[in-house]
Amino acid sequence: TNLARMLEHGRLGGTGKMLILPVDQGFEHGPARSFGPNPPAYDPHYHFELALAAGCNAYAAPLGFLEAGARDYAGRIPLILKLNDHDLLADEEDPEQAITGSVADALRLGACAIGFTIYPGSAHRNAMYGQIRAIAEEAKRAGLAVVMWSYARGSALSKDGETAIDVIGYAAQIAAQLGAHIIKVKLPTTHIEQPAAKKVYESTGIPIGTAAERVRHVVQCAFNGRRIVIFSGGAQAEDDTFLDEIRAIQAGGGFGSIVGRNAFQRARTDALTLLGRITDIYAGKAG
Ligand code: FBP
Repeated sequence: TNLARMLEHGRLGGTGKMLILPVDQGFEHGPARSFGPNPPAYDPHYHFELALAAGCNAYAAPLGFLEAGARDYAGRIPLILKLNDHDLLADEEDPEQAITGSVADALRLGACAIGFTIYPGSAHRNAMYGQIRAIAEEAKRAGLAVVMWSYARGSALSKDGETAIDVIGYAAQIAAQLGAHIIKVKLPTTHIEQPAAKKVYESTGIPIGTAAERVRHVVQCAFNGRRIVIFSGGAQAEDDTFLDEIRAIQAGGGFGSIVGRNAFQRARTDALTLLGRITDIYAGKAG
C-alpha cells in the first residue's frame, strides 16, 4: 500500500514511473556546497514546497529535514525517511554510513518508506548489508517500503569503477537481493571494472553501447524489471545534457529519477520548468 501511495502520487501517478526529490546533500556534501547556489534551499520547508509544486511522487530526506516540515506538510506528499547518512568531514577510502533514524521515526512521521544507502565496494559493505537486513525486516513488518541507494564506492573500486556498467548492474542486483522495493543507482558508463565480467560482456555481446542499452541492462540486473530501478541526478548539469539522460532512462525502460541538486540548486522557477520537462518525458508526453 505504501509503495502504491508513492506510485499513485503526483504528476506521474499511475504511469508506473517515478520522480523523487532527495535532499540529504546538506549532510552528505555540506550545507554551503549544497544550498549556497540557491540560498532559499537552506530552509527545509523550501523542499517540501518544491516537491509538491513539481508533482513529485515522494520527498526523501534525513530525520531533521522531515521533522522540520512535519507539522506543516504531514500527509501532503509521500515521505521517505533516510535512515543512514554520511558526511565528508573526514577523508576516507572506504566510506560507511551512520544510522541516523529509525523505523519508529518513519512511522511517527507518517512516511511511506525508509531509505538506506549501501556502498558495495567499501570495506564496510558487509556491516551495511547486515544493518539493512535487520532494518528492512522491521520496516516491512510495519508496512513500509524499502528504498536503497546502492552506491558502488570504496577502495575495492577504481574511480571509473563507481559507474562501470558491470559494477552498477552488480550494485542493483545486491540491493534487489537485500529486499529493496526501489533501487537507486547512478547512470552507468561503458567502462567494465571486473576482468571476469569483461570476458562475459565481450563473449556474449550484451548491448551496452548506448546509455539506453545500459539502463536496460541495469533494469535486467534488478530482477528483469520486477524491482523499481531509478537513477540519480548527479551534480548540476546543463538542461539539454540532463534531459538527454532522462530520455535515455525512459528509452531503456528505467522507472524514473531521483533528482536533488539539479532541482534545488536552480532558482525555483527554473527548477519547476526542468522538473516539468522530466515528468513530461516519463509520462510519454515529450520526446
Ligand atoms: P543528486 O540528484 O543531487 O545527485 O542526489 C542524489 C543523491 O543520491 C543524494 O541523495 C545524495 O546526497 C547524493 O546523490 C550523493 O551524491 P555523491 O555521489 O556525490 O555522494
